[in-house]
Amino acid sequence: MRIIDRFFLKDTFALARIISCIEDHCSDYEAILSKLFPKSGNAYRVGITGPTGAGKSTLVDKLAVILGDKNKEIGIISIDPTSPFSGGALLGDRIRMRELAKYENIYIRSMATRGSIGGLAESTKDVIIALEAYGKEYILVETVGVGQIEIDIADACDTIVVVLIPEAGDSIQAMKAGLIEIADIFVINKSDREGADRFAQELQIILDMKKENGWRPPIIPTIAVKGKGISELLTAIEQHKAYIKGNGIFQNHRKQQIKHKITKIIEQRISEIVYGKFLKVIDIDTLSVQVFEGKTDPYSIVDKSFKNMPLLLKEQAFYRNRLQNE
Ligand SMILES: Nc1nc2c(ncn2[C@@H]2O[C@H](COP(=O)(O)OP(=O)(O)OP(=O)(O)O)[C@@H](O)[C@H]2O)c(=O)[nH]1
Ligand SMILES: [Mg+2]
Repeated sequence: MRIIDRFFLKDTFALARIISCIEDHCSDYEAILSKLFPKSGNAYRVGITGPTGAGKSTLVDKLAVILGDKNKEIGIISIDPTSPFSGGALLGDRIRMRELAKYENIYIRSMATRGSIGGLAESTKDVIIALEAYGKEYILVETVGVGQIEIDIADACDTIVVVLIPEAGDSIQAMKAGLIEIADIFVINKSDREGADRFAQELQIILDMKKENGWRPPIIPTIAVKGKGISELLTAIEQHKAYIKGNGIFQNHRKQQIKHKITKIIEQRISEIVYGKFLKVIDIDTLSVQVFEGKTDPYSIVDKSFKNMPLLLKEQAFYRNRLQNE
């Protein structure tokens, strides 16, 4: 039986194989994704992000257990952009998998950079599609760290939970990293530690200054290791879900993502053609040496070879005009 047929029969092994295929860009990954897309879009996606060691994994596990006990279908994606390992090879995640193993309805997958960091956000979005098509109802995406890549990945989610801890300066760090902007819900985890109340007050002041209309991110204290505050967090997620579904934000955001995906595919197809044409007329290796030796510059090289492709040049001018007039 074909792997895709087994996937639709809810074979976990086929799910794992298809995710690996997406991550590795195996030869038929696009064909597979085009079969998965029509069946996707039905899960609720929650991004959990924040600084290293804040307790994100612990929170995700506790959330998954509550939802798992309600017989919901859960997918967990755990992303570590700094690690070269993936496919569940991370030690911590192996241990977690054992703990969650008794839940047949919870599937957990680690992802990491395989070579380049650039493709990770796109791969994650494709893996979300796979989990949705498989029939997951909740997808929890944990990202480690506070960089741009986390923000890109979080953008694929419907509700973003930013997890902070009551350590001095954490709120300031979060602000710098842009986490305040993307948060739909704040969790102050490790509230068993000193300073949690003060930290919550600081955060309130920051939110007051922002004076946003509409949704105001709630601040939820949790002690993840003890399972405290988890059901409150789930309630906040459900409230945010109801809010964005009620006013169309959810629908628009999803459409926006589809648009982004189509644009990416167009860019990819075009660059295959144009890049191919360029490679026929220029020898990048030789020219790089010339730039290195100070004989020319990268712009002149590309523009000069463009002049040798009059048809392409004409088309570029035509579409540039048209897009400007639109
Ligand atoms: N005191 C205290 N410790 C906690 C709490 N929640 C998690 N921890 C501990 O904090 C450590 C880090 O927890 P993780 O859940 O792995 O944190 P993380 O944010 O997923 O970490 P990375 O994925 O490495 O960024 C572990 O030793 C947890 O046991 C809490 O509420 N209170
Ligand atoms: Mg973690």
